Amino acid sequence: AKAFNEQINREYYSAFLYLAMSAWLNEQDLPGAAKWMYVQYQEELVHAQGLVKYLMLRGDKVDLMPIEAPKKEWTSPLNAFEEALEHERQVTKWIDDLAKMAEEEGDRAARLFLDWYILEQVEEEANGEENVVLWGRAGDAPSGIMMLDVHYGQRGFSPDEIPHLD
Ligand code: OFO
Repeated sequence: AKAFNEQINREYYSAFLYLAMSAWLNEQDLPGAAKWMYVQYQEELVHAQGLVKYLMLRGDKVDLMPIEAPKKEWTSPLNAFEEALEHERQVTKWIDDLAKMAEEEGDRAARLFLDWYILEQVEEEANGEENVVLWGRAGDAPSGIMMLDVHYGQRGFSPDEIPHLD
């Protein structure tokens, strides 16, 4: 339960990080990229909520801890997306560690529940890699950045259904 609570805190931190990136991109007059990051913020809230709900179902204590303040500025949109990818790679390690702990403890329910999070990280890293490629290609070309921003603005939010929680 302690390890799950730590991951809950990290998911809320992830939400804060993406919200900060969204606000910064909005300040840079990139509303599409800002929207993409805002959707990411909403997704992270769902990730945290799933873990909270799981602990509640198990009758374990939910221990909400202070959320670290995220960084507030980046040097370029590419820099923000690069840091987002780096962050997701760290999250993957944390989720993997949590799954290993569940295995070592013989906690099959926790291990099964974490399958969704393990696979979600495959998607998170794939999205992150694509973002870095696309924003890298756009470089400093205003027309490329403008087209990419329109493309990113098309992302909508449809909350993930985390299995086994209903
Ligand atoms: Fe971005 O996947 Fe949760 O933290």
